Amino acid sequence: MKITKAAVNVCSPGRNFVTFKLETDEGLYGLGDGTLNGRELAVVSYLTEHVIPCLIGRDPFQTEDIWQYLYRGAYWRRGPVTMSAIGAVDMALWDIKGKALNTPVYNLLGGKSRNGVLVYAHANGADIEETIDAVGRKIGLGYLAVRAQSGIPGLDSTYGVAKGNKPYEPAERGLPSESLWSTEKYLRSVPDLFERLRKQFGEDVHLLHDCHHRLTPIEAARMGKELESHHLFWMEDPVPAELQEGFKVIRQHTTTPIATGEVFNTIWDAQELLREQWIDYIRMTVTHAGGLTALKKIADFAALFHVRTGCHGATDLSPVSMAAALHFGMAIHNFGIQEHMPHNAETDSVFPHGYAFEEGYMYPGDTPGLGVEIDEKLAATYPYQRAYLPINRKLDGTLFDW
Ligand code: KDG
Ligand code: MG
Repeated sequence: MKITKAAVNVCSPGRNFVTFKLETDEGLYGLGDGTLNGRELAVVSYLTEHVIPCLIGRDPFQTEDIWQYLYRGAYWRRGPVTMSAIGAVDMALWDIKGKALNTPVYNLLGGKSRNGVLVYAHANGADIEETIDAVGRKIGLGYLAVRAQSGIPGLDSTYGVAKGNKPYEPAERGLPSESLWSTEKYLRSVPDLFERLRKQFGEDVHLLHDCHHRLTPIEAARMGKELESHHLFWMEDPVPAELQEGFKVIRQHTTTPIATGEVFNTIWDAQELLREQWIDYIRMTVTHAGGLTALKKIADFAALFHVRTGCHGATDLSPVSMAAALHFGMAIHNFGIQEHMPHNAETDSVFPHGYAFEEGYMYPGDTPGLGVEIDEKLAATYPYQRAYLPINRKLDGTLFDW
């Protein structure tokens, strides 16, 4: 079998998605997700100008060799644009492989290791009362694990908390908006939230929280300690992760489990964190980590250090990426949990898929390949629209971390 054609589709059914399509001389095609929130067109250009011309004529079964060709062969390695482009190609190749062998992708990754993929939902509210209600609604829908984010008293807006009645969406159309931040106010409010949540819902539900890289190691250590009695499933992205040793300080002070990695692109971003056992969950996605070929190796390395997966699954990853994450989560042994933010109805109709949610778990379905399609005609009715994550500033105007 040979690759005969490749193309990139950009559409915006509520938010932007970059979808890569590979076609073969045997009439099979594969899809991959290359969406990089706020930098979508950089990936489109990388794929169109530099990757597609090198793929034509290659054997799509050679997932390992093509991965190495794109990673090593470019000389310029790593980085989110490069790795999202490689991720999109790799996903499409595994989709073709599954279709050619008439089997779902999870069977190519080791087969089913479990009955279903445990997922966590998002719940957020303007204040603690609203957040408690939102968590209750997610539990009512059948979720066994819920991430809770609340507005912070004294701050007008908080990332991760929706404005008005709109659902929370991790990007807004137009140029970046700005939100204000106070670490002191944040640190005071989070323990109260989880104390109330445990009182209301008991110990059975898994509760998670995302700090969005906004603390220093010692501040994160304080928060982890104060949350210990509320038994969080994890505290996510406590500090910016460029300095991997920062996690050592947190680890020395608290037993609250730590998750990080949604902005990582290769094993090299995480190797010290894993080797030193400073984290409990690694959050890289199939898209941003360079595809299933790379993520499988990262998970296997993490397993040596008792680290489980908790892949990023926000709405800025398309249903193609979600499907790949579910095949992956079904197959690997050290799976932990998968993030699940349901897409809007427009996105679901552009990307018809076989995966489904039931009673706290998701299932990739048994369609050969990844089990996702793209309706290209419908996609064309939703052209790209510039959109970005907001910028975060401290109360005195200093540009701050995410
Ligand atoms: O593109 C970035 C968003 O997906 C991210 O901010 C959402 O932190 C996030 C999460 O955990 O889903
Ligand atoms: Mg996050």
